Amino acid sequence: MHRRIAVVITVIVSTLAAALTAAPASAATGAVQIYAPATVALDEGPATLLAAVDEEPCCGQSVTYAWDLDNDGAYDDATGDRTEWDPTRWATGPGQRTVRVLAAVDGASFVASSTITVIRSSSPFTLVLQSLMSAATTGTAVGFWATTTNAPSGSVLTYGWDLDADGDFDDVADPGQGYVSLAWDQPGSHVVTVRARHDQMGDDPWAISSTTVVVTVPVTLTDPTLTGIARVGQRLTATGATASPGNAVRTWEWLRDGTVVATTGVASYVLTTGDAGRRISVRVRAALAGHQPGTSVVSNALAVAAHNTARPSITGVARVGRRLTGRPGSWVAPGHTRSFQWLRDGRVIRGATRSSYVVARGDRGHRISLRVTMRRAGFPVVSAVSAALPRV
Ligand SMILES: [Ca+2]
Ligand SMILES: [Ca+2]
Repeated sequence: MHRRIAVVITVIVSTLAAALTAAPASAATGAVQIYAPATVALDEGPATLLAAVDEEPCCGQSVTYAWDLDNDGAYDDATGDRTEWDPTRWATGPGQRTVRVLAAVDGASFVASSTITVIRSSSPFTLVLQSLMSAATTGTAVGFWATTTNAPSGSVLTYGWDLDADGDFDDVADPGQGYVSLAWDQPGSHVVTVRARHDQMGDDPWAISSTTVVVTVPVTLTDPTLTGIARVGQRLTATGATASPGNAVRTWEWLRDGTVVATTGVASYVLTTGDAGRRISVRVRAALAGHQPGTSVVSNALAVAAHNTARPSITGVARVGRRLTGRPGSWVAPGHTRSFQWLRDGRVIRGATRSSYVVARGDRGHRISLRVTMRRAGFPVVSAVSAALPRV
Protein backbone atom coordinates (compact mmCIF):
# COMPACT_ATOMS: atom_id res chain seq x y z
CA MET A 1 0.00 0.00 0.00
CA HIS A 2 2.70 2.43 1.00
CA ARG A 3 4.69 1.49 -2.01
CA ARG A 4 1.82 2.25 -4.38
CA ILE A 5 1.25 5.68 -2.91
CA ALA A 6 4.90 6.42 -3.15
CA VAL A 7 4.83 5.54 -6.84
CA VAL A 8 1.81 7.76 -7.40
CA ILE A 9 3.51 10.62 -5.69
CA THR A 10 6.67 10.19 -7.69
CA VAL A 11 4.61 10.41 -10.84
CA ILE A 12 2.87 13.49 -9.54
CA VAL A 13 6.11 15.23 -8.75
CA SER A 14 7.58 14.57 -12.14
CA THR A 15 4.35 15.71 -13.79
CA LEU A 16 4.28 18.86 -11.76
CA ALA A 17 7.82 19.67 -12.63
CA ALA A 18 6.86 19.72 -16.26
CA ALA A 19 3.65 21.72 -15.86
CA LEU A 20 3.39 25.45 -15.61
CA THR A 21 0.72 25.22 -12.97
CA ALA A 22 2.70 22.73 -10.99
CA ALA A 23 3.88 23.02 -7.45
CA PRO A 24 7.47 24.11 -6.83
CA ALA A 25 9.98 21.48 -7.80
CA SER A 26 11.15 21.45 -4.24
CA ALA A 27 7.80 20.12 -2.98
CA ALA A 28 8.49 17.21 -0.71
CA THR A 29 6.37 14.45 0.67
CA GLY A 30 5.90 13.31 4.17
CA ALA A 31 5.07 16.49 6.03
CA VAL A 32 1.41 16.76 4.98
CA GLN A 33 -1.37 14.21 5.24
CA ILE A 34 -4.81 13.88 3.68
CA TYR A 35 -7.58 12.43 5.77
CA ALA A 36 -10.26 11.14 3.39
CA PRO A 37 -12.75 8.29 3.37
CA ALA A 38 -11.54 5.26 1.47
CA THR A 39 -14.93 4.82 -0.17
CA VAL A 40 -17.48 7.40 -1.26
CA ALA A 41 -20.85 6.49 -2.68
CA LEU A 42 -22.28 8.54 -5.53
CA ASP A 43 -25.65 8.65 -3.80
CA GLU A 44 -24.26 9.88 -0.48
CA GLY A 45 -23.33 13.45 -1.37
CA PRO A 46 -19.99 15.18 -0.78
CA ALA A 47 -17.30 13.76 1.47
CA THR A 48 -15.10 15.94 3.63
CA LEU A 49 -11.36 15.94 2.98
CA LEU A 50 -8.98 17.22 5.61
CA ALA A 51 -5.35 18.12 5.25
CA ALA A 52 -2.82 18.74 7.99
CA VAL A 53 0.91 19.17 8.23
CA ASP A 54 2.74 16.87 10.59
CA GLU A 55 4.06 19.57 12.84
CA GLU A 56 2.69 22.88 13.98
CA PRO A 57 4.42 25.74 12.18
CA CYS A 58 6.42 27.89 14.47
CA CYS A 59 6.71 31.49 15.02
CA GLY A 60 3.32 32.65 13.80
CA GLN A 61 3.78 31.23 10.35
CA SER A 62 0.68 30.03 8.60
CA VAL A 63 0.18 27.07 6.30
CA THR A 64 -1.64 27.39 3.01
CA TYR A 65 -3.25 24.48 1.33
CA ALA A 66 -4.20 24.05 -2.33
CA TRP A 67 -6.15 21.07 -3.64
CA ASP A 68 -6.17 19.16 -6.87
CA LEU A 69 -9.53 17.44 -6.79
CA ASP A 70 -9.95 16.58 -10.50
CA ASN A 71 -6.66 14.77 -10.90
CA ASP A 72 -5.36 17.11 -13.59
CA GLY A 73 -2.13 17.85 -11.72
CA ALA A 74 -3.02 21.48 -11.04
CA TYR A 75 -3.72 22.57 -7.48
CA ASP A 76 -6.48 24.87 -8.58
CA ASP A 77 -9.68 23.36 -7.25
CA ALA A 78 -9.92 24.42 -3.60
CA THR A 79 -7.99 25.99 -0.76
CA GLY A 80 -8.01 25.63 2.97
CA ASP A 81 -7.29 22.73 5.25
CA ARG A 82 -10.68 21.22 4.59
CA THR A 83 -12.77 20.87 1.49
CA GLU A 84 -15.85 19.07 0.29
CA TRP A 85 -15.28 16.48 -2.37
CA ASP A 86 -18.46 15.84 -4.36
CA PRO A 87 -18.22 12.51 -6.19
CA THR A 88 -20.90 13.54 -8.68
CA ARG A 89 -18.76 16.53 -9.68
CA TRP A 90 -15.25 15.10 -9.48
CA ALA A 91 -15.85 11.48 -10.33
CA THR A 92 -19.26 11.15 -12.04
CA GLY A 93 -18.94 7.37 -12.09
CA PRO A 94 -17.61 4.56 -9.97
CA GLY A 95 -13.94 3.77 -9.88
CA GLN A 96 -10.79 4.98 -8.21
CA ARG A 97 -9.92 8.67 -8.03
CA THR A 98 -6.82 10.41 -6.75
CA VAL A 99 -6.93 13.68 -4.80
CA ARG A 100 -3.90 15.72 -3.86
CA VAL A 101 -3.07 18.58 -1.62
CA LEU A 102 -0.15 21.02 -1.70
CA ALA A 103 0.82 22.54 1.63
CA ALA A 104 3.14 25.57 1.72
CA VAL A 105 4.79 26.82 4.87
CA ASP A 106 7.80 28.99 5.43
CA GLY A 107 8.90 28.77 1.83
CA ALA A 108 8.75 25.00 1.76
CA SER A 109 6.01 22.98 0.12
CA PHE A 110 4.77 19.46 0.58
CA VAL A 111 2.37 17.29 -1.34
CA ALA A 112 0.24 14.32 -0.43
CA SER A 113 -2.26 12.24 -2.31
CA SER A 114 -5.06 9.91 -1.41
CA THR A 115 -7.01 7.40 -3.40
CA ILE A 116 -10.78 7.35 -3.05
CA THR A 117 -12.89 4.46 -4.32
CA VAL A 118 -16.15 5.74 -5.70
CA ILE A 119 -19.02 3.31 -5.59
CA ARG A 120 -22.44 3.62 -7.13
CA SER A 121 -24.58 3.22 -4.04
CA SER A 122 -24.24 3.34 -0.29
CA SER A 123 -26.61 0.33 -0.07
CA PRO A 124 -24.67 -2.74 0.91
CA PHE A 125 -23.86 -5.31 -1.71
CA THR A 126 -25.72 -8.46 -0.79
CA LEU A 127 -25.79 -12.01 -2.01
CA VAL A 128 -28.47 -14.66 -1.54
CA LEU A 129 -28.13 -18.23 -2.68
CA GLN A 130 -31.43 -19.76 -3.71
CA SER A 131 -32.24 -23.32 -4.63
CA LEU A 132 -35.24 -24.71 -6.40
CA MET A 133 -35.70 -27.39 -3.74
CA SER A 134 -34.72 -27.77 -0.13
CA ALA A 135 -35.38 -31.49 -0.29
CA ALA A 136 -34.49 -33.84 -3.08
CA THR A 137 -33.91 -37.46 -3.80
CA THR A 138 -30.61 -39.04 -4.69
CA GLY A 139 -29.77 -38.51 -8.31
CA THR A 140 -32.14 -35.57 -8.72
CA ALA A 141 -30.53 -32.41 -10.11
CA VAL A 142 -31.06 -29.30 -7.99
CA GLY A 143 -30.49 -25.84 -9.41
CA PHE A 144 -28.87 -23.05 -7.39
CA TRP A 145 -28.85 -19.34 -8.19
CA ALA A 146 -26.68 -16.66 -6.69
CA THR A 147 -28.72 -13.46 -6.54
CA THR A 148 -26.90 -10.21 -5.84
CA THR A 149 -28.28 -6.80 -5.04
CA ASN A 150 -26.73 -3.35 -5.14
CA ALA A 151 -23.88 -4.29 -7.41
CA PRO A 152 -22.97 -1.11 -9.30
CA SER A 153 -24.37 -1.19 -12.79
CA GLY A 154 -21.73 -2.17 -15.25
CA SER A 155 -19.59 -3.78 -12.60
CA VAL A 156 -18.12 -7.23 -13.15
CA LEU A 157 -19.28 -9.92 -10.75
CA THR A 158 -17.05 -12.76 -9.69
CA TYR A 159 -18.33 -15.91 -8.04
CA GLY A 160 -16.78 -18.81 -6.21
CA TRP A 161 -18.60 -22.03 -5.41
CA ASP A 162 -18.01 -24.55 -2.65
CA LEU A 163 -20.14 -27.50 -3.64
CA ASP A 164 -18.42 -30.17 -1.56
CA ALA A 165 -18.43 -28.20 1.71
CA ASP A 166 -14.68 -28.42 2.14
CA GLY A 167 -14.29 -24.66 2.60
CA ASP A 168 -12.59 -24.16 -0.76
CA PHE A 169 -14.41 -22.14 -3.39
CA ASP A 170 -12.81 -24.06 -6.17
CA ASP A 171 -15.59 -26.21 -7.56
CA VAL A 172 -16.73 -24.16 -10.55
CA ALA A 173 -14.07 -23.10 -13.02
CA ASP A 174 -15.86 -20.12 -14.58
CA PRO A 175 -15.71 -17.14 -12.19
CA GLY A 176 -18.63 -15.54 -14.00
CA GLN A 177 -20.99 -18.43 -13.34
CA GLY A 178 -23.78 -17.48 -10.94
CA TYR A 179 -25.76 -20.67 -11.44
CA VAL A 180 -25.03 -24.34 -10.82
CA SER A 181 -27.00 -27.56 -11.01
CA LEU A 182 -25.94 -30.69 -9.22
CA ALA A 183 -27.20 -34.00 -7.91
CA TRP A 184 -26.02 -36.12 -5.01
CA ASP A 185 -25.54 -39.85 -4.86
CA GLN A 186 -25.54 -39.98 -1.08
CA PRO A 187 -28.44 -39.12 1.24
CA GLY A 188 -27.95 -36.55 3.98
CA SER A 189 -27.82 -32.77 4.45
CA HIS A 190 -25.68 -31.12 1.81
CA VAL A 191 -24.51 -27.53 2.14
CA VAL A 192 -23.79 -25.41 -0.91
CA THR A 193 -22.01 -22.09 -0.47
CA VAL A 194 -21.38 -19.33 -2.96
CA ARG A 195 -19.35 -16.18 -2.57
CA ALA A 196 -19.47 -13.12 -4.76
CA ARG A 197 -17.85 -9.75 -5.19
CA HIS A 198 -17.84 -7.03 -7.77
CA ASP A 199 -14.86 -5.20 -9.14
CA GLN A 200 -15.48 -2.01 -7.16
CA MET A 201 -15.56 -3.51 -3.70
CA GLY A 202 -12.00 -2.49 -2.85
CA ASP A 203 -10.85 -4.44 0.16
CA ASP A 204 -14.36 -5.43 1.26
CA PRO A 205 -14.69 -9.13 2.05
CA TRP A 206 -16.60 -11.43 -0.25
CA ALA A 207 -20.33 -11.64 0.24
CA ILE A 208 -21.20 -15.22 1.18
CA SER A 209 -24.44 -17.19 1.20
CA SER A 210 -25.21 -20.84 1.87
CA THR A 211 -28.17 -23.13 1.57
CA THR A 212 -28.82 -26.70 2.63
CA VAL A 213 -30.52 -29.45 0.67
CA VAL A 214 -31.70 -32.57 2.45
CA VAL A 215 -31.19 -35.49 0.13
CA THR A 216 -33.04 -38.73 0.74
CA VAL A 217 -33.31 -42.04 -0.99
CA PRO A 218 -36.65 -42.18 -2.78
CA VAL A 219 -39.15 -44.92 -2.14
CA THR A 220 -39.93 -46.72 -5.36
CA LEU A 221 -42.79 -49.00 -6.35
CA THR A 222 -43.17 -51.43 -9.18
CA ASP A 223 -46.38 -51.34 -11.20
CA PRO A 224 -49.37 -53.14 -9.70
CA THR A 225 -51.64 -55.54 -11.54
CA LEU A 226 -55.29 -55.89 -10.61
CA THR A 227 -56.93 -59.28 -11.01
CA GLY A 228 -60.16 -61.00 -9.98
CA ILE A 229 -63.69 -61.51 -11.18
CA ALA A 230 -65.05 -58.04 -11.80
CA ARG A 231 -68.48 -58.55 -10.39
CA VAL A 232 -70.29 -57.12 -7.37
CA GLY A 233 -69.43 -59.10 -4.24
CA GLN A 234 -66.19 -60.49 -5.65
CA ARG A 235 -62.76 -59.68 -4.25
CA LEU A 236 -60.17 -58.00 -6.47
CA THR A 237 -56.50 -58.42 -5.62
CA ALA A 238 -53.54 -56.21 -6.54
CA THR A 239 -50.21 -57.89 -7.10
CA GLY A 240 -46.87 -56.23 -7.76
CA ALA A 241 -46.42 -52.75 -6.27
CA THR A 242 -43.22 -53.99 -4.68
CA ALA A 243 -41.68 -51.23 -2.58
CA SER A 244 -38.03 -50.38 -2.16
CA PRO A 245 -36.88 -50.13 0.57
CA GLY A 246 -38.95 -53.17 1.42
CA ASN A 247 -40.11 -51.82 4.79
CA ALA A 248 -41.91 -48.86 3.23
CA VAL A 249 -45.54 -48.65 4.29
CA ARG A 250 -47.94 -49.06 1.39
CA THR A 251 -51.52 -47.90 1.02
CA TRP A 252 -53.97 -48.87 -1.69
CA GLU A 253 -56.44 -46.33 -3.00
CA TRP A 254 -59.30 -47.92 -4.89
CA LEU A 255 -60.43 -45.86 -7.81
CA ARG A 256 -63.90 -45.96 -9.36
CA ASP A 257 -63.67 -44.28 -12.75
CA GLY A 258 -60.60 -42.51 -11.37
CA THR A 259 -62.13 -41.32 -8.09
CA VAL A 260 -61.00 -42.76 -4.77
CA VAL A 261 -63.82 -44.72 -3.13
CA ALA A 262 -61.82 -46.64 -0.52
CA THR A 263 -58.36 -46.65 1.00
CA THR A 264 -57.01 -49.85 2.45
CA GLY A 265 -53.88 -51.14 4.09
CA VAL A 266 -54.17 -54.40 2.20
CA ALA A 267 -53.99 -55.23 -1.48
CA SER A 268 -57.56 -56.43 -1.93
CA TYR A 269 -61.03 -54.95 -2.22
CA VAL A 270 -64.54 -56.41 -2.36
CA LEU A 271 -66.63 -54.87 -5.13
CA THR A 272 -69.79 -53.09 -3.99
CA THR A 273 -73.04 -52.41 -5.81
CA GLY A 274 -71.81 -48.88 -6.55
CA ASP A 275 -68.91 -50.31 -8.52
CA ALA A 276 -71.22 -52.07 -11.02
CA GLY A 277 -70.83 -50.76 -14.54
CA ARG A 278 -67.74 -48.79 -13.61
CA ARG A 279 -64.01 -49.21 -14.12
CA ILE A 280 -62.06 -50.07 -11.01
CA SER A 281 -58.32 -49.61 -10.60
CA VAL A 282 -55.98 -49.24 -7.64
CA ARG A 283 -53.36 -46.61 -6.92
CA VAL A 284 -50.57 -47.64 -4.58
CA ARG A 285 -48.49 -45.25 -2.50
CA ALA A 286 -45.49 -45.97 -0.32
CA ALA A 287 -43.86 -43.95 2.44
CA LEU A 288 -40.98 -44.48 4.81
CA ALA A 289 -39.70 -42.12 7.49
CA GLY A 290 -36.55 -40.35 6.36
CA HIS A 291 -37.21 -41.09 2.74
CA GLN A 292 -38.73 -39.05 -0.01
CA PRO A 293 -42.18 -40.44 -0.87
CA GLY A 294 -42.07 -42.24 -4.15
CA THR A 295 -44.29 -41.62 -7.11
CA SER A 296 -47.59 -43.45 -6.82
CA VAL A 297 -48.33 -46.24 -9.27
CA VAL A 298 -51.70 -47.14 -10.78
CA SER A 299 -52.87 -50.57 -11.89
CA ASN A 300 -54.81 -51.64 -14.91
CA ALA A 301 -58.57 -50.99 -14.76
CA LEU A 302 -61.16 -53.74 -14.64
CA ALA A 303 -64.64 -53.17 -16.04
CA VAL A 304 -67.12 -54.34 -13.43
CA ALA A 305 -70.19 -56.10 -14.71
CA ALA A 306 -73.56 -54.37 -14.50
CA HIS A 307 -75.57 -55.59 -11.53
CA ASN A 308 -79.18 -56.72 -11.45
CA THR A 309 -80.87 -55.99 -8.14
CA ALA A 310 -84.43 -57.02 -9.07
CA ARG A 311 -85.27 -59.62 -11.75
CA PRO A 312 -87.25 -58.70 -14.88
CA SER A 313 -90.95 -59.42 -14.64
CA ILE A 314 -93.97 -59.90 -16.93
CA THR A 315 -97.52 -58.60 -16.55
CA GLY A 316 -100.42 -60.05 -18.49
CA VAL A 317 -102.16 -63.40 -18.94
CA ALA A 318 -100.43 -66.24 -20.80
CA ARG A 319 -103.21 -66.96 -23.30
CA VAL A 320 -103.06 -66.94 -27.08
CA GLY A 321 -103.73 -63.46 -28.48
CA ARG A 322 -103.11 -61.63 -25.24
CA ARG A 323 -100.40 -59.03 -24.93
CA LEU A 324 -97.70 -59.50 -22.33
CA THR A 325 -95.76 -56.50 -21.02
CA GLY A 326 -92.18 -56.85 -19.84
CA ARG A 327 -90.55 -54.94 -17.04
CA PRO A 328 -86.73 -54.84 -16.98
CA GLY A 329 -86.32 -55.09 -13.23
CA SER A 330 -83.74 -52.96 -11.42
CA TRP A 331 -80.16 -52.54 -12.55
CA VAL A 332 -76.99 -50.73 -11.68
CA ALA A 333 -75.72 -50.34 -15.21
CA PRO A 334 -74.47 -46.83 -15.99
CA GLY A 335 -73.88 -46.16 -19.64
CA HIS A 336 -75.34 -49.50 -20.68
CA THR A 337 -77.88 -50.26 -23.38
CA ARG A 338 -80.83 -52.46 -22.48
CA SER A 339 -82.46 -55.04 -24.75
CA PHE A 340 -85.39 -57.50 -24.42
CA GLN A 341 -85.70 -61.02 -25.67
CA TRP A 342 -88.83 -63.12 -25.16
CA LEU A 343 -88.27 -66.81 -24.55
CA ARG A 344 -90.37 -69.89 -25.11
CA ASP A 345 -89.36 -72.61 -22.67
CA GLY A 346 -86.12 -70.77 -22.25
CA ARG A 347 -85.37 -70.60 -26.00
CA VAL A 348 -85.32 -67.49 -28.11
CA ILE A 349 -88.52 -66.50 -29.89
CA ARG A 350 -87.20 -65.06 -33.15
CA GLY A 351 -88.07 -61.37 -33.63
CA ALA A 352 -89.60 -61.02 -30.14
CA THR A 353 -87.32 -58.25 -28.93
CA ARG A 354 -89.73 -55.51 -27.91
CA SER A 355 -90.89 -54.70 -24.42
CA SER A 356 -94.23 -56.37 -25.08
CA TYR A 357 -95.21 -59.60 -26.73
CA VAL A 358 -98.52 -61.00 -28.11
CA VAL A 359 -98.87 -64.67 -27.26
CA ALA A 360 -98.98 -66.73 -30.46
CA ARG A 361 -100.67 -70.04 -31.33
CA GLY A 362 -97.30 -71.70 -31.39
CA ASP A 363 -96.83 -70.80 -27.73
CA ARG A 364 -99.67 -73.06 -26.68
CA GLY A 365 -98.44 -75.59 -24.19
CA HIS A 366 -95.20 -73.68 -23.53
CA ARG A 367 -93.96 -71.36 -20.83
CA ILE A 368 -93.03 -67.77 -21.72
CA SER A 369 -90.30 -65.77 -20.00
CA LEU A 370 -88.38 -62.56 -20.66
CA ARG A 371 -84.63 -62.06 -20.81
CA VAL A 372 -83.20 -58.53 -20.30
CA THR A 373 -79.61 -57.91 -21.39
CA MET A 374 -77.28 -54.99 -20.58
CA ARG A 375 -74.42 -54.09 -22.91
CA ARG A 376 -71.68 -51.54 -22.96
CA ALA A 377 -68.50 -51.64 -25.01
CA GLY A 378 -65.60 -52.94 -22.97
CA PHE A 379 -67.87 -54.36 -20.26
CA PRO A 380 -69.19 -57.87 -19.71
CA VAL A 381 -72.60 -58.60 -21.20
CA VAL A 382 -75.05 -59.25 -18.36
CA SER A 383 -78.49 -60.80 -18.63
CA ALA A 384 -81.30 -61.56 -16.22
CA VAL A 385 -84.36 -63.68 -16.91
CA SER A 386 -87.81 -63.27 -15.45
CA ALA A 387 -89.74 -66.06 -13.81
CA ALA A 388 -91.57 -68.13 -16.45
CA LEU A 389 -95.31 -67.64 -16.79
CA PRO A 390 -97.66 -70.59 -16.33
CA ARG A 391 -98.08 -72.80 -19.40
CA VAL A 392 -100.08 -71.07 -22.19
CA1 LIG B 1 -6.98 20.47 -10.59
CA1 LIG C 1 -14.90 -26.99 -2.39
